[in-house]
Amino acid sequence: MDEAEGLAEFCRRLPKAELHAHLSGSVTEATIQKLQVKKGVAPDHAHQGDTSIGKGETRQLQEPFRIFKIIQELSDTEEAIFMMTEDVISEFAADGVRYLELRSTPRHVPHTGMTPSSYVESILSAIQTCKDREDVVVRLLLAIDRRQSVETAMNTVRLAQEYALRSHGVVVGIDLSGNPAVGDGRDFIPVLKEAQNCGLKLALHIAEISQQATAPETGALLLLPPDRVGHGTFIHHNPDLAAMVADKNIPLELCLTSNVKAQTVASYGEHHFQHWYSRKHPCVLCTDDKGVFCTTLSEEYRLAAETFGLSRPDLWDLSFSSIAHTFAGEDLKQQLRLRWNSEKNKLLQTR
Ligand code: 6MZ
Repeated sequence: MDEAEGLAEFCRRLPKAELHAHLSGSVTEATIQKLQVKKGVAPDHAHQGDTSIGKGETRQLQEPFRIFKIIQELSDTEEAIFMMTEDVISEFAADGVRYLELRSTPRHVPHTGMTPSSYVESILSAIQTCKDREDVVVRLLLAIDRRQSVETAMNTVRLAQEYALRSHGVVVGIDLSGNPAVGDGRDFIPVLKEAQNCGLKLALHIAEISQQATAPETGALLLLPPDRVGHGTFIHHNPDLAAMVADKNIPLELCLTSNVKAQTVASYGEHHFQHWYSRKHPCVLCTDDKGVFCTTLSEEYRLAAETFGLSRPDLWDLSFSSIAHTFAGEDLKQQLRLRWNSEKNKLLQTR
């Protein structure tokens, strides 16, 4: 095995926590084909590649949002949601992810009878099915899409509140995501405060595009404050915002390939991981949409090592420190630390 293969293998075997994974964006081509068969849509070979952005390709940020719509249209029944959740969990587990926080936007599809509740139940039922089969602990965040009305967002928070109890703690929080060029995040502040008041954790997409470095919503959302920030790509372009994030020590969910392929970051070397990591700010490497961006969490660790010169012990520390930023309870965090430590020596000794 040469040096490069050795690093890739190390990253695959490294126990990892994935904290920023959108369900629809995480499905791979193989699952999309199964969804097409279920729906009676012939897999269209002429359009293969339309649902992912391959190696070396970049597209504008609008493109992934077009792809999410295709995948969401293909997954409009409880059965489809169950199947894709199972597939995504198995794939993360096979990549060495030992703790996974999935996030997804509950949908109402009148023509199939799927409701936001049955959507959430289908995901929870797949998580339950995978519990004994896959070597990974899974938690769920319900997502608010910025395109939605405040009323729909409030219903999502109520659903999360209800299922946090009914799922015995599998549902842990709320995500704010969706096309960053659409809407004003400030509209959702009362809803997000309500979520905080009922004990739900908040992971919010903030400053994903350059306009948001100066948009009033960015400071307002940071003031909540969220428990974690997704992307935060342009936060360090604004010293006041950067100081807020640094002072409150808000962990950042960083997705290298997603940002480079969606052209919000010009190259891996220019990724804001470097800015925050060099200041010892809490950073967690994540995939965002592993299917759409054709990546894996181990590939993101490998890219971070290659681009920023991280050693194997650095990668270990980065993965181990991510446990502190999960939305798991203290007992589970402790179990995860034991699990990680049980693999440490063997992993760091192999070349
Ligand atoms: C913002 C994103 C995103 O909810 O159907 N989503 N939101 N920025 C991104 N960066 C590329 N990637 C995914 O998964 C798809 C939904 O996740 C959000 C969008 O709202 C998208 O519709 P679910 O499982």
